[in-house]
Amino acid sequence: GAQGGWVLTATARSPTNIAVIKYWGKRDETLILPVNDSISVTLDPDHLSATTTVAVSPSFDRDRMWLNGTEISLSGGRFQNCLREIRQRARDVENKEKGIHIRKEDWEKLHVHIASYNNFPTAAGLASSAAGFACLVFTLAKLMNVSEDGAALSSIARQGSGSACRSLYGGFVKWVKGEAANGSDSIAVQLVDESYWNDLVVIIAVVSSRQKETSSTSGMRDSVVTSTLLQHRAEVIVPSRILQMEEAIKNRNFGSFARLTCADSNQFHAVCLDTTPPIFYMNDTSHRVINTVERWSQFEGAPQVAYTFDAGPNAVLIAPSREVASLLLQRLLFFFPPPPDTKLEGYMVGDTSI
Ligand code: 2P0
Repeated sequence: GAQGGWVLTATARSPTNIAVIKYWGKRDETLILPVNDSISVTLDPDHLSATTTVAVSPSFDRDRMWLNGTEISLSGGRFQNCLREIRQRARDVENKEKGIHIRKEDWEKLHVHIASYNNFPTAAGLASSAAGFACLVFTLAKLMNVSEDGAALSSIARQGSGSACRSLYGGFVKWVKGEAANGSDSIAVQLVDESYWNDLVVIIAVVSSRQKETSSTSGMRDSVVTSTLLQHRAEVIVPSRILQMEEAIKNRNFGSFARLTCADSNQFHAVCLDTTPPIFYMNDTSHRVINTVERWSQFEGAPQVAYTFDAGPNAVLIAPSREVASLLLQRLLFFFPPPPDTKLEGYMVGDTSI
């Protein structure tokens, strides 16, 4: 029974993901249902991931959470929705070694303590909520012996943060917008696993580690209400791009992949500019990175690397191979030279670190 001084824990790690066809705009704010499908690539967990431990004990009197060692409030609707959805699916848990048997119905009365760490600075604006909510949902499900598959878990993670649903899988992942009003079919689907196109190298150029000024949640709300470009994008452009992107990934066609990725990033930022009041996520350095890549590709007569920018100025660059990634780094070092006293360990380039 759930008495005594025992503690049971589960730990898991989830990587972050970078969208190559962007999610921007919700049709339902509470359930977090998007206006269009999106496609992302899940990164290697060694570099950008969240690690979460969830503990349960009869001695805990309320649910609590710590992020990078600092306690944060769990009162937000998104945390509560994820916790509730997982708790509803909790099953019997037996740990013979510790002599613990938690019955299904005990989970309603038990409280959890959650400790989550990012292995990258949260302030850098690098999709920390995607890894965070994916990991929270996965770890809770593991602790509570939830039997739901990845698709069902992705639908729960989605209610924490839209982009989180795509982090439940590795490789290339599509978040299908779905049709159901209750969101049951708004799930993540793996297109290909992480080994399918493993020549790709992702380089993140941190242009600024300042927190973004407009949150994604409020930014996309404003875009849905005011941008006519968003409507056209969601209804016409994205459905066709999704098909082309799936084809490019299946064929490992880097030229097509890069053209679609860059065009979709630029259109997402055009939607931001088309929003009233306009939202500026990229800065002059971001624009210079785009120029550097575009000129290089133009000179070679074919896309050399893909670039994509999320709700902040940092550049995510995707190269087709280690060789091209190395050429890219040389170019970045040339165009964004480091100040004389910069240690190149970990690579810092001017105000651009990689
Ligand atoms: C994406 N972004 O597809 C897009 C591209 C940013 C730009 O998903 O309100 O943190 O929690 O669902 O998932 C960032 O938005 O927003 C995002 P919520 P989320 O990756």
